[in-house]
Amino acid sequence: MTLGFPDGFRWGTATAAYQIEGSTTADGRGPSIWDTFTARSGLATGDPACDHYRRYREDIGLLSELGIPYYRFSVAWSRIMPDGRTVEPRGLAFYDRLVDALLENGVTPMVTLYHWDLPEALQAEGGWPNRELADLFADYALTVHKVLSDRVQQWTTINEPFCAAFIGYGNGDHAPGIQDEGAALVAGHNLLLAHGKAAQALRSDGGEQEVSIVLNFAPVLTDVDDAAHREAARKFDFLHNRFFLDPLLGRGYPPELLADLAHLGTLEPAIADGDLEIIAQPLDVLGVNYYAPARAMPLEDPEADSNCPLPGLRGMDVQPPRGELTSLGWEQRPECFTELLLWLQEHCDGLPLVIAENGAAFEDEVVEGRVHDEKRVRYFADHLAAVHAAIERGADVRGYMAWSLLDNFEWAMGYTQRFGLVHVDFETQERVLKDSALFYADVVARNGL
Ligand code: GCO
Repeated sequence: MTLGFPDGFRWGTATAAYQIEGSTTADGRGPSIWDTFTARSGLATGDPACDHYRRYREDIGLLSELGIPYYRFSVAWSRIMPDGRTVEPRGLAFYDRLVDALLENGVTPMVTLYHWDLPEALQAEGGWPNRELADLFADYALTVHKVLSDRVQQWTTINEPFCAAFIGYGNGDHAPGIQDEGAALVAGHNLLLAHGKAAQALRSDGGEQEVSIVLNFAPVLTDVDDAAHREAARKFDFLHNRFFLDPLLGRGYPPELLADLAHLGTLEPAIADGDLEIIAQPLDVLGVNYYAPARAMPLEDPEADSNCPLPGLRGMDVQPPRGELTSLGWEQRPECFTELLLWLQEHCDGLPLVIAENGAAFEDEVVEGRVHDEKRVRYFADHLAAVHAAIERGADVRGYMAWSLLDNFEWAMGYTQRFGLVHVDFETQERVLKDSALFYADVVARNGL
């Protein structure tokens, strides 16, 4: 039986600048926080990644060979404004060429303006806890819009502010590697403010466009269904799934969440008059990233810190995943994806949804020129069926972007985790289509599973 998707469903793949481009000093690019963080921590860096800055035509050729009509990529702020402020025309010219090449190959570009690679010069001014970055981000957004908006209609401001704020400034596992949860909360607020100001700037520049933000969601599971477990799940759910969503929807931060975080003392003072109105710019679509659920349990001591990215979310702990895991140790639960989409449909009052990322890392090997990645094929089949089920039950899902086109630089995990539909040999830069690429191309061609 075929599971058919709605007519006009947008099928695509997604990537992010720092994860694929390499050439981190080419054409005047300035350092980003990921260059400095990886160098300082002795981690693998984004050079050469997939050398996409030089091989983008070959990569776009793969999209056209596979017949995948949409491509979500991000623009590196540090190429456009190496110091966060001054425009570098050679950086803009790269994305100009990229967009032309996509269109020449029949691929529709979808631009994400921020996928975590803040210019280091702005981190030197305090990074996201510095509210001034919201205005600087809007200037940057407008600069890119002026060059690309004659050819690009789909604009995402920020990708996963949860990670940028809480993993970057909370537990410090990501760049800029700061452990200051009070500052992390302010960073989260300022990222929302930056989104709102950028959305205003994009719309002020005119043209037909869809403006979105991309959030990562994790449905929260518990082992036991009692009041204490429900409260632990509620805490994590509100931090992970509603800190960013509710203000975007014009509802402000949930009061329970403000109470959970009150002892940190920084969030409410950071909310200036008028901020919540700026943040609540109308969204044309919401970008949804889903990989895995989370598991929560209560801690006996209600004053005890948690092991979540923001330890000050007290009295709860995130539990290890279980069941079938990906190589990153993430739990595979397609049924949670269906429930998430149905919940979003209701919670967001029918706002159209686009899956901006979904995918899985496994240990892939090239054997005689082929990559038989059955586990990834199954992951995609199961998760696409889950999206289909949500659509059948009324969710207005307009598209699906597989993460990722290419094996790439997986942040703090370096090159150890392969998420691509296309295998990349990071020594030779050779690309090999995996079985999952062929599977996905077939789904796209049939608009069904
Ligand atoms: C994201 C991340 C991606 C990751 C992917 C797998 O947007 O979630 O930004 O860049 O590579 O999520 O961890």
